[in-house]
Amino acid sequence: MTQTSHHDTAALLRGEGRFCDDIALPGCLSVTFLRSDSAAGDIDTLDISEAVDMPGVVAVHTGADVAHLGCLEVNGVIPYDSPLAFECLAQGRVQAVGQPVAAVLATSRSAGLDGAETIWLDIDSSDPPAPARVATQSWQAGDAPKEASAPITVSATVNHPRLVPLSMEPRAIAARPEPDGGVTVWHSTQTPHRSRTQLAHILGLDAGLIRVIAPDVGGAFGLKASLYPEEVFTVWAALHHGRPMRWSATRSEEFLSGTHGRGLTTSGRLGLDANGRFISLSAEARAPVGHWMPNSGLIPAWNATRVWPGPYLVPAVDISTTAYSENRAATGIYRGAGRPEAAALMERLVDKAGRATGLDPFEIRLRNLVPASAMPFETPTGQILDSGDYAGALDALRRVSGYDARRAEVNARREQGELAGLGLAFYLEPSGEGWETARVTWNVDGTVQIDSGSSAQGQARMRSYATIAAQALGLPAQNISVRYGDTKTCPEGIGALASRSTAIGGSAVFEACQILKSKRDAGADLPLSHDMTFKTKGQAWGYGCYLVQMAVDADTGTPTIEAAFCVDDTGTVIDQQAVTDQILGGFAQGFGEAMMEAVRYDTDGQILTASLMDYAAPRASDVPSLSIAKMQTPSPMNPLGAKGVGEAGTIGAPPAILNAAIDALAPLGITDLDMPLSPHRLWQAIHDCESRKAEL
Ligand code: SMO
Repeated sequence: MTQTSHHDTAALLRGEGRFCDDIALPGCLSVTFLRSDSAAGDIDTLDISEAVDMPGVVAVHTGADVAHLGCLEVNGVIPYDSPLAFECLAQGRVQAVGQPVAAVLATSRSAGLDGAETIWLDIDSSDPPAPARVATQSWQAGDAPKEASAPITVSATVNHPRLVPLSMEPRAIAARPEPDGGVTVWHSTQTPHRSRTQLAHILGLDAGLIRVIAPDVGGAFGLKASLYPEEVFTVWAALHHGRPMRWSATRSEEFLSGTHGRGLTTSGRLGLDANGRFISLSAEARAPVGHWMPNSGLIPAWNATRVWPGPYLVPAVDISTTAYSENRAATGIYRGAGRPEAAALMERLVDKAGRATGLDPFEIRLRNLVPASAMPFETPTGQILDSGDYAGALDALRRVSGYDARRAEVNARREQGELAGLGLAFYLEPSGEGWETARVTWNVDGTVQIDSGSSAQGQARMRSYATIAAQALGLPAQNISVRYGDTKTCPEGIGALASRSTAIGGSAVFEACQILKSKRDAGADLPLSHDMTFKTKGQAWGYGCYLVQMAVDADTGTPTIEAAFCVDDTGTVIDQQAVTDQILGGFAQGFGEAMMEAVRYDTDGQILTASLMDYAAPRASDVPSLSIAKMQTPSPMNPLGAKGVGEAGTIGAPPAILNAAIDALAPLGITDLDMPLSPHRLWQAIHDCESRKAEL
């Protein structure tokens, strides 16, 4: 195989994709992991003697065999005290249920499973240690917030359950040793170059000897932006044994040892004056990182807090974040990666501020949003909001949702004893950090080849990059083909994450095309090629708002979303269909977060939700329809004017849904609810209110 070809979105939908597990590798062994069934303890016995003699088993490895391997590098967006251990196989003690302890290499997956079943593992279980601080950061601005001196103070706490990213294709990797001592790796990843660089670092191999290919990738949502212990082990085993090696996670392994999202607890106090103008914000986040850290393990703790106070003017802030380890699966970025947590706390506080001052949810926000005339605007945490008309978005939402009529309808239904409510939320989606690359080659026959340093997991990247190039070069889009996801053929790049690819990767394509076009116009002959690295001056801040109407059945607690609207400003739109699809997909996942999803552990650190039988995820038929209205304020941060949109729905929808549920139950005196808003939880809240009333 000399180059990677990916399938477009229609082919993926038809089932024509070619994923990591589809790569045929003659002589390939299957890796099966034996995992810890305790959250903490020393390994007393690890007896592999029976396993090595099982039919089909070629080798069995334990921690000692990989003790010499290096550590994964962690992005230090928050300075961390000391790195957590990165162990491909547990080194003498275990730190979480699901941690790989031993690995069986076998000629088939079933032989590997049979082999793993014969390993005798005895762990001297101990109580997990208390959570320990890993990293912390804080921001202060203005006079130290003295809520006590503010005429009105509201406070809120939001508990975000851990979530499972649930890509349709679980994690997967395959590795084939090459005659030159190197290795070719097929990896279901968002970040092929990062995988190559980190593999080189951990294995102590020259990066030039490692080729990482991301074939079609069946979803990722942040899950696949780092290397995992199992993946590093698989590549090491291929090199150690000199044979192709493969590991493909089962769905249960995704629950056990894939990175979880969210899990943060945020709390804050907002001070305001009698006119509803915000004076001060004190807020903190506590973010679990689990028992090891993936590359982006600190991003949620950082994003959740640096985005505060969100789109609002708050002169004085005292904001802090703490990441802490615990004896559970690692957490990582998951669609939104801290931004949903930032929006959820602010929007709960702002809703409460509206109730405290008697101001309508739209009015309290309009009084405090950063005005368009103040853009670009530096926030108290030093973020530069690049552009936007926040009040304009809110006005548009009020109009397209028919808010005033809905409010009247909800009030009338309340008179009839129904539980119904409206929830509003505003959100920011900072996106497009850093740099990305593109190589554009204009061939003699008029076709154009784009090789991107970015990657894709079904986001219609080929279509949007071809659209950008076609416009820049004045050629039909069908002349243009796009490749990505191969460290050998593509220029060094970052990958597809953090809503960056159109704004940053697309800008690299655009600027390379501009240079080719000017050369061509000046008379240069084909073929022409140009390598471009685009580096942004700053982030592009997408934003928008959601309005949700919810009814709650008083007898059963069942919530029904009766209507949902959003206004989204993702800057200049390159591909309308792709933008719509991103918003809808994010909304579905945001809906799942708000209404259904939660990873549960018991007090012993046992995961209680390790399959889709126990973890409720929305089906297509559960997800309500969403009306989308667009605004387009071009970002000055890149030549396309584009902003990210991949995470919009997961950021904006949950707080609107939460606010709608609380509004529906407000007549009962309910002021706070935790997600997910399961019927049981709502029924319990209603029931508790009724019992309290009965006692009075
Ligand atoms: S959480 Mo995203 O895939 O960077």
